[in-house]
Amino acid sequence: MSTYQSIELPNRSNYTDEEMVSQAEGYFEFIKSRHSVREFSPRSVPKAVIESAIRAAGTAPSGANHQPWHFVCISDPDIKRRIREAAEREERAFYGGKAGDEWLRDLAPLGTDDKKPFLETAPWLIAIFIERQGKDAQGNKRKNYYMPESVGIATGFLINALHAAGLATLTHTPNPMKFLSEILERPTTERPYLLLVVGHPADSATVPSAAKQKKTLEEICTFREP
Ligand code: IYR
Repeated sequence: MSTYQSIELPNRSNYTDEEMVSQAEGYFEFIKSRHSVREFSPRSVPKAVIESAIRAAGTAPSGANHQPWHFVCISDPDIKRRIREAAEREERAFYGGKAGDEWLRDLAPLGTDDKKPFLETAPWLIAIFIERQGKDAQGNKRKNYYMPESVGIATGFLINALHAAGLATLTHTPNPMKFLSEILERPTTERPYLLLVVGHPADSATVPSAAKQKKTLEEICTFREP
């Protein structure tokens, strides 16, 4: 049984090879200028920016196009405070020994610790959830596929969209993150995936020099050509 119905490809680029190379280089320069930031300015960010960035994330490819994601965008100071308190509780246990010596040694060059004031300072937190079980148009249960892959790609689109808008982000992963489902009153069919901190960097913001040491093309890539 085929239910496939097609429409003509809606967009097509007409770049020459030279233009393509230049576009690819330009994009690399742009994305290279993204840095994870841990000190945020309290300067507000219009909701419209967040809405457009989420729309961009929602265009990501996903298993069977089921779009197994949900984004909770938080600017309410009371909810941000509750998230900070819960995250710092988990982080105290993590940095207090739960992480183990190797993990803590690996994190040392990033200068992270159990204090997460940015969870209150930044104007927006975006809690990203994986929809483990979806619903069809009639509200019946339906299976989702490749959920972490799909939500990971959508999160990449989101970070990219926010960077294009001139904003800084931090992918924050308190572990465990169950408190996000509770504070944000999400259904048990959803699992918290990541907390994205969004805003302008503080005037005093720094980044760890270690974070700028990216692997080279040769290290991350192999070509197999004729
Ligand atoms: N969740 C902790 C620890 C942490 C873990 C990794 I892997 C990082 O790249 C950075 C931090 C925290 O947010 O501090």
